[in-house]
Amino acid sequence: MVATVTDGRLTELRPDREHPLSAGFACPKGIAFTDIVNDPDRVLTPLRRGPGGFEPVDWDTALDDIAARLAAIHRRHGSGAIGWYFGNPAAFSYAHLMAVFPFVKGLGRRTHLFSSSSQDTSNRLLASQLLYGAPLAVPIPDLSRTDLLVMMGSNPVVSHGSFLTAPRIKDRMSDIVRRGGRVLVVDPRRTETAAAFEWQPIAPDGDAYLLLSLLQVLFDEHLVDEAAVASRADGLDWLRGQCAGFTPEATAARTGIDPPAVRALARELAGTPRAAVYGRFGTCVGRHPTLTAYLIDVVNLVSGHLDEPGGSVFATMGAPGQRLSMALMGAVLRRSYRRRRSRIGGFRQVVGAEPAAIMAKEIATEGRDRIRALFVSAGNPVLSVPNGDELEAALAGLELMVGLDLYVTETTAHCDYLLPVTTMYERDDFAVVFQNFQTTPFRQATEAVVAPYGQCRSEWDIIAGLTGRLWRRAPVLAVLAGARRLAGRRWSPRPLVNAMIRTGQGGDRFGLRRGGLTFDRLTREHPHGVVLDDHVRTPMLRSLVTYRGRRIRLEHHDIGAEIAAAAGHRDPPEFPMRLIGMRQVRSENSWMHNSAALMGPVLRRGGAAQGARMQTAPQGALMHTADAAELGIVEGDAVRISSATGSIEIPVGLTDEMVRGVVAVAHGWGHRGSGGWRLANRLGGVNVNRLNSTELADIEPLAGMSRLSGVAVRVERIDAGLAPDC
Ligand SMILES: Nc1nc2c(c(=O)[nH]1)N[C@H]1C(S)=C(S)[C@@H](COP(=O)(O)OP(=O)(O)OC[C@H]3O[C@@H](n4cnc5c(=O)[nH]c(N)nc54)[C@H](O)[C@@H]3O)O[C@H]1N2
Ligand SMILES: Nc1nc2c(c(=O)[nH]1)N[C@H]1C(S)=C(S)[C@@H](COP(=O)(O)OP(=O)(O)OC[C@H]3O[C@@H](n4cnc5c(=O)[nH]c(N)nc54)[C@H](O)[C@@H]3O)O[C@H]1N2
Ligand SMILES: [Mo]
Repeated sequence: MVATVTDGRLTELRPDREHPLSAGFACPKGIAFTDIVNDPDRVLTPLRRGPGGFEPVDWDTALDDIAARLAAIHRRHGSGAIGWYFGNPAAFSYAHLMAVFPFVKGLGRRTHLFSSSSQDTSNRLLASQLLYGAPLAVPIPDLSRTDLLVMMGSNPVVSHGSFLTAPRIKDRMSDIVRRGGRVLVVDPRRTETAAAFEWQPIAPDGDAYLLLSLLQVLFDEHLVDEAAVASRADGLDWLRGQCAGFTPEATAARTGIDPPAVRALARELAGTPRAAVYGRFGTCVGRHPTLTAYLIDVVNLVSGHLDEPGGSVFATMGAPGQRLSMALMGAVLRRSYRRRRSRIGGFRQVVGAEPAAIMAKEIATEGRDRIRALFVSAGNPVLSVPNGDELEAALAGLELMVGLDLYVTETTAHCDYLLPVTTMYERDDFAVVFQNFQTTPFRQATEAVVAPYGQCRSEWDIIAGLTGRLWRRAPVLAVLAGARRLAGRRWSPRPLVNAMIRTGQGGDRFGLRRGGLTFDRLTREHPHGVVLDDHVRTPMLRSLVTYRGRRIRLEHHDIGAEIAAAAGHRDPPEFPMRLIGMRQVRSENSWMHNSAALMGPVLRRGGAAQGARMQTAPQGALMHTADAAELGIVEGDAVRISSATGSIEIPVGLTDEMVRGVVAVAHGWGHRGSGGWRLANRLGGVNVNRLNSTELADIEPLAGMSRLSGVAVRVERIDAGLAPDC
C-alpha cells in the first residue's frame, strides 16, 4: 500500500502500482484500513475496569498492578494458573509472536498457550510434523508453473489465499487456464472461485474419502512410480493397505461424487507432469482435518508431484542454516507433542499450543493448573472459538484478565485491563511467517509510517515492560530482563529478523554478497519490495525433513486410527443438514465491521449473502432453493438454525449453486462489545460459533482442531419473522 500521511496522521491508503507482484491491486479491506487506524472507537490509552466500567489509567499504574497481581497468582498457584490466547493478527507481526512465546513459556513449564491456529491450521502443521518431522514445512502449489491445480476447501477469489501468498491470485490461477491447464475447485458451494474456474461439488467432510479413493485408484491402476516414491519415503506398503478398501464406489455416499469422476481425476493427476493438490481452511475444520492434510501431501507424493516444479513445493527463506534450524525446531516441537498433554481432555500440544476449544474448561474447572489469569492479544475468541457463551461465562470467573487490542470487543470487554496497541502502520514489519508461503520468492520490509497514536505501544514493548517487572518470578524472564537492560532502547527482535534476511536468499550474507539485502536496505532502497526469483526452488525437501536419512514417514498409528474412525462414522438423524462457513469480501474475521468504508456499501446494497430481500442484513444464511422449498422457506425468511450445542436466528438467502443439504453462514458477527465499536454493534448479526461445540468428543483428537465445518444442524422457518428488515 502507499500511505499518505498528513500532520502525523494516516489519511489515505492506495494500492501500489509499482509493486512488482500486486501491480496496483488491493482488496477493499487494505484500502479501508485508514478507518481502523483513525477509528474514533479505537482504544488509545490503557483502560482499567472500575466500578462504572473502563476508566483510563497511565501505563506504569497498569503494568505495575498487572505484574503484581500476576506475580501473586504465580507464587500462589504456579505457572499453570496463567494462560495466553493470541489471535490471527499476531501472525502478521514478527515482534508480537517473538514476544509472546518466550514470555509465556518463560513463565514456567505449566503455562497454557492457545491461539487461533486450532481454529485454522494446527492440523496442517501436525501433518507436516508427522510426514517430515518438521511442522513448519508446509507445501504450497507452484502456481506459476502448474498445469492442473486441484483446490480443496479454499476460496481465494474472496480470501486471497491463506498459507499461500500470491498477490493477484485470481490472475495467477487464470494464467493456468490460459496456458491450457485446469483449475478444479472442490467445494460444497459454487464459490466465487469455483464460479471463475471449474467446480467439483463435494459433500462437507468428504475430502478424506475422496483422497483415500484417489490413492486407491492410483495404486490399483498402477499409476504410482513405486520405486521413485520408495526412494524418498518409508511406509508405502502400509499406505497401500490403508486405502485398499476405499474404492470410489465405497466412498461415493460420503463424497457425493460419481466414481468415474474420481477415477478420471486420479488418472489426470498421474498423467499430468505438472499438477498440484492444495487444501486449506475448508479441509482444516471438518471431522478429520489432520488426516485430510496428510492425505493431500500423500496424493501429491504418490502421483509424483511433491517437491517437483509445477507441483506442491516448499518455499523457504533459503538460509544456509536451514537444515539445522528445522532439525532443532522439529525436535523441540515433536517432543512437546509427545510429552505434553492438556489437563482437560489430554490433548497434545501442536506447535507449543493447546486447543482453544478447551480454554473455557481450563478456566472453569477446579484443580491444579486451573487458569486464573488470562491474556488475550489480537484475538476475539468469544466470536472465533466454538461456544462463545461458555467462554464468556468462564471469563467472568478469572482473577485477572488482560487484553492487548485496538478495540473493546466481545472478548476484551471482560478484561480487568485493556492495553492499547499499535496498528501495522505504527510499527516496522517483515512478514516472517509468510515467507514460506510465497509462490514467487519476494522480500519486502516496512518502517512505521506514523508514530503510535495516543499512548499505544507495540506488543513487544508491553511484554518487555511486564518482563522487567516480573523477572524475579522465573529464570528465563530474568535473562530476558537482563538482556533488555544491556540493550537499552535498542532492545528489539529486529536484529534477529535482519539476520534472517541477511542470511537468506538475496541477503548480503553479512557483507559477503555486495549489495545483498538487509532489513534497512529493503526499507530504504526497495520500498516496493524485491522479487528474488521467478519460481520457488526445487527440490527442497531433503533439507527440510528431519527424520533419519531425510526420509518421509508415511506410517503412523494415529493416522491409521483416524482412517479406521472415518470408515465408521454416522451423523445424527435429528440434525439432517450440514453447516459450512462463507468468508465475505468486506469482513476480516470479526474485526473490520466498524469501518464505514467497508460496511457502508454492504448496508446500502444488501446482504453479503445473495438474496434480494436481505437488504439490511450484513450477514445471512445461504441454502439450496430445493431444501428451502421442502421446509416452506422463501428468500428473506428468518430461520432458526439449531445444532446439539445451540441455535441462532438469521435471515436466509437462496441459491441453486450449492450441494443439497448444506447451509452456509459467515462467521465473525454478533457484535456487542459493550461500549466498543459503535457501527459494528449496530450492525448486529449473530455468532455462528454458538452452533459449534467444545465437547471433548467434538474436538479432533490429533491436532485439537475445533470443528467449524460440516456440523450437523436443523433449519426451521420462524413464523414470527425476523427478516427481511431485521
Ligand atoms: N465459525 C467459524 N469460526 C472461525 C472461522 C470460520 O471461518 N468460521 N475462522 C477461524 C480463523 S481461520 C481464524 S484465523 C480465527 C480468527 O480468530 P481471532 O484471531 O480470535 O479473531 P479475529 O476476529 O481475527 O480478531 C482479531 C482481534 O485482533 C485485534 N487486532 C487487529 N490488529 C491487531 C494488532 O496488530 N495487535 C493486536 N494486539 N490486536 C490486533 C482486532 O481488533 C480483533 O479484536 O477465527 C476462526 N473462527
Ligand atoms: N475477505 C476475507 N478474506 C480473508 C479472511 C476474511 O475473514 N475475509 N480471513 C483470512 C483468514 S484468517 C483465513 S484462514 C483465510 C482462509 O482462506 P481460505 O483457505 O481460502 O478459506 P475460505 O475462504 O474460508 O474458504 C473455505 C472454503 O471451504 C469450503 N468448505 C467448507 N467445508 C468444506 C469441506 O468439508 N470440504 C471442502 N472441500 N470444502 C469445504 C467452503 O465452502 C469455503 O468455500 O482467509 C483469509 N482472508
Ligand atoms: Mo485464519
